[in-house]
Amino acid sequence: MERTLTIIKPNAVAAGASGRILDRLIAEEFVIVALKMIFLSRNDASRFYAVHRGRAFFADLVDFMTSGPVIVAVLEREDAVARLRRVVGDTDPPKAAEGTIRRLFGVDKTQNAIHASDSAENACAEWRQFFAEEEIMIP
Ligand code: 3AN
Repeated sequence: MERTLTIIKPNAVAAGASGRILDRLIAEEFVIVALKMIFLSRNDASRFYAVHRGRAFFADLVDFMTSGPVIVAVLEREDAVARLRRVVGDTDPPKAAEGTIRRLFGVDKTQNAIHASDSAENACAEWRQFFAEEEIMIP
């Protein structure tokens, strides 16, 4: 079984879409093994998106990710990383496939509703930023 990390981003939380997004993830057979609502500090957001430091959109991304609460969760299922990326859709919501979470709830490339880790290795590094070992359910 594989695990991945998701973040329901501030625009989706503010829009009241968190419940619908979590329902969708459960319907897609992800098991939620850790979950919490938090405010990211500028430090948290900069660290989380460190690979994008220096890109033109970095400052806007940090502003956005710290603009309101987010919901972070560790999800488990077979092939979790690839399956979540498929359910989430393209970075740019209008380009995301019909029915994907970003197509349904995203606004633009910054306010794109949800994060999905891009590899099992990165997922692990990402959830360690937000969860202590004892906060993650052991099956
Ligand atoms: P994804 O989340 O689809 O894997 P990444 O990892 O390339 O995309 O980018 C991480 C985050 O940075 C995206 N979710 C998005 O919020 C933001 N981002 C990426 N590219 C752009 C861009 N060209 N303009 C604005 N924001 C961007």
